[in-house]
Amino acid sequence: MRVILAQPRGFCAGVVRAIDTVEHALRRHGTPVYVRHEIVHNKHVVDGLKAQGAVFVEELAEVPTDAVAIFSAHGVSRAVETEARARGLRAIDATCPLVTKVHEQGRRYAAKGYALILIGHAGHPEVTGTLGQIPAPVTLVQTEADVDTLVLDADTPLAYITQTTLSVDDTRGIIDALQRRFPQIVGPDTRDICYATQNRQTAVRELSQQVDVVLVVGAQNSSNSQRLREIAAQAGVRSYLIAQGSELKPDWVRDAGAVGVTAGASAPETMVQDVVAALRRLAEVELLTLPGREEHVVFRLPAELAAEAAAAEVATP
Ligand code: 2E4
Ligand code: SF4
Repeated sequence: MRVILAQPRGFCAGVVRAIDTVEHALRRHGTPVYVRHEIVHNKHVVDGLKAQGAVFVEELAEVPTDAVAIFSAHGVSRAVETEARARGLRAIDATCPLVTKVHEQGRRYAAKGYALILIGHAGHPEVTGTLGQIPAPVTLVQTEADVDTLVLDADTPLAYITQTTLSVDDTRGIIDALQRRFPQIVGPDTRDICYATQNRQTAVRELSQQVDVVLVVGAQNSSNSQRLREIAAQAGVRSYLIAQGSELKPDWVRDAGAVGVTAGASAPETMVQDVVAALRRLAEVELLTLPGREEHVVFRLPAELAAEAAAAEVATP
């Protein structure tokens, strides 16, 4: 069996930064530090940080006064930031800078008097956070069909922003539909969708040309991982989203000459290797990695920790 790994796959710069943030906070403040929501949508990452002393909660009400509270990579609403201040919590914001950029874009449009549309998935924590970061009404659009049903004031200028982990192709379709209905609408190009989302989607599309089945390593609640699975399916190959090797069903790969493997932005490489190991238990494996775009993006730690990190670097010979 040929097993072909997509490139790039797995951790993006925002995820590396978010995990580093929790680890630095643990070193600096000692245990426990509290993390609001899964720092990224992956049980293995969360369990690893729990073992180091992080405590995961869904709401700040569960965090004791004076404690350190870290916001997850997906971002939070203004109400959550305000609650943290009011409760006297020591907040550290691990929101990915590319999510924060969307918040800022939205606030800029709102300040200029635009009515806003957010293209994204209802109920996802990034969407909840972004909706709550903009001090103006924002209408959520999830599909092209939603565009037809929009009821908006014709005299108010209109702008859109997007969730960071959407399918680039689906988003293009929604933006086209918005532009057809509201020719004056303004907003970022799909090229502004997060670099990691774009690169992983391009890579899984290429991978899908060369394999019979695609395994996406990632969690069910990981939006970007779900999109990778969908893109492989749209390319005409069977595709499965699995968290680890033990979830692999032999039937999925029984007649496959070539199996493609990729990973969502929140999935550790150890889990990719765990899936490869599970494949090796079923067949003799020839392992290849596709050439792909190299990524060199690195984000600085949140300001609340960056000074300490810089001092540590100077101190290290
Ligand atoms: C924040 C933004 O958003 P998604 O469900 O894909 O998050 P996940 O935690 O799986 O991936 C990291 C991430 C966080 C991606 N974009
Ligand atoms: Fe940030 Fe993009 Fe990674 Fe999301 S996928 S955490 S927006 S770099």
